[in-house]
Amino acid sequence: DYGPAPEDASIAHDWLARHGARFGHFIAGTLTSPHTTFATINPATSVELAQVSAGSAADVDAAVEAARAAQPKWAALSGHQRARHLYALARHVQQHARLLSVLETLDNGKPIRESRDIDIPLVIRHFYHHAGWAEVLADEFPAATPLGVCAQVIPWNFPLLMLAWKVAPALAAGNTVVLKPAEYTPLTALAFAQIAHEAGLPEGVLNIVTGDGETGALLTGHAGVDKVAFTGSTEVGRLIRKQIAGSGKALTLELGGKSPFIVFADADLDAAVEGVVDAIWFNGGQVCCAGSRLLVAEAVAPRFTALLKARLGKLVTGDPLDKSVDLGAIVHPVQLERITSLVDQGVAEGAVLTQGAAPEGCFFAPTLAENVDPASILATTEIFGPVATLTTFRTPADALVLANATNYGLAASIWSENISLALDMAAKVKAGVVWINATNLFDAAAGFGGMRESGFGREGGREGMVAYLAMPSPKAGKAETPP
Ligand code: TXE
Repeated sequence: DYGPAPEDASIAHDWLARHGARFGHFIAGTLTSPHTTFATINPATSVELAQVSAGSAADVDAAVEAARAAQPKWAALSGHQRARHLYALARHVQQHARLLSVLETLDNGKPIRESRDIDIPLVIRHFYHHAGWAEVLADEFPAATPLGVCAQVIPWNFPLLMLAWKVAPALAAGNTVVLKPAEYTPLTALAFAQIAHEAGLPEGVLNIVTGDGETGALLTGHAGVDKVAFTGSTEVGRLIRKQIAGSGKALTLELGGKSPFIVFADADLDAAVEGVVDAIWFNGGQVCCAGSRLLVAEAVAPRFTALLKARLGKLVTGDPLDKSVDLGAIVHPVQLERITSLVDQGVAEGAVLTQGAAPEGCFFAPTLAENVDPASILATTEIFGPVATLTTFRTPADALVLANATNYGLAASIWSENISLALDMAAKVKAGVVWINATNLFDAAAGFGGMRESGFGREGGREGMVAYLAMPSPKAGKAETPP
């Protein structure tokens, strides 16, 4: 029971107070002393939550060194021993689920309902799943070896979940990690590191260095790193790819998207409307695989649009700690400004908006944009906010052309009662992940990732494990990094 709003946050505020609301990095099993700090704010209230440290070259060196020192011993553990550590991580996150959920909501602005019922449970699931992988790895991949030290840079939209996606497979495979959380949302990573320490994870196996893109670049470019895993903007993904080209480091990139959400004339329209709520208003649309382009069959477009607008009008945007809230705050004023500016440009290009209500401050109302040309800014740019565009189509062939009219290729959602049509479309749409009569479903056992400008490599499942292993080359019989 999360109780009334003012009480909700005390568990996290107490935790912050215990640290004097000032944090260093987590290196070799301890929190270092804070230095050259910057603020992390609660976007819903604009109140500063804590000061965290901007990682310097020396901090990154120390963290990579700690990870290097710990790696041989960690890799030498049996799969079963590593599995026990991962099970312990899952159990300890379960025990601290309430602290982590509230802290996530404070730092990110996402509704408590989401952090409590989606983010943190998925984090736990991810560690349990990868504990299973650690158990069977030697049987499944007898010739594989760990890559070594992994540099992991993650975004702010699912702070702890993105940490879990990256840390769990890396550790299961016998790698050690230096992770840099996003500068807007560093707190749950620091809390997690402490929880991991309490759970008995050997020192140096997981290190957290906080900071902005400068710290990120120091980490991804560090010579002591064997693998780089990044989730974030396509722009930064490109920079990292250039930065490490020729270094021999393994790389996976999970970047942006502009995913189509296709509603055929025979779809269950009520279910599809609920699907849109999940696709673009979940987490305020700050989701890399958000179904941001609604493509709707002309024959049902008027009925679908009316149902959708009625549903949009019922969504509540506001205090993320309030359990009845559907959309919380936007993560940071900079992101709010970005969304606002894109939507203003869209309106200048002729878009017609239907918007719900939102309070003053760092909030953006759920928005549906109609009269949007498929080549216009709103239909082509990743907005990363609660903004869906709606375009109609006549035939499945038209829908496919519209769906693929993007440089991205992360996800697609297809709604139809005709399974042959849906499967045919799923095979033709250019996306790493396709959902049929569903959207935004994530499972630790299923590979997630994109194609084209959405990046490459998979996280989760068997493919996600492979991304953290060095495989023997079939030709030379020599260990090499998977592509
Ligand atoms: O992302 P950045 P930003 C998209 C989304 C959003 C836009 C901008 O469209 O509106 O990107 O968000 C670190 N070397 N996505 O600016 O900059 C940075 O510190 C190494 C999609 O916040 O990509 C942070 O930890 N690291 C997305 C992380 O990269 C660097 C999620 C992501 O920040 C770096 C987030 C550098 N040169 C934004 N520069 C998704 N795919 O889910 C920055 N970083």
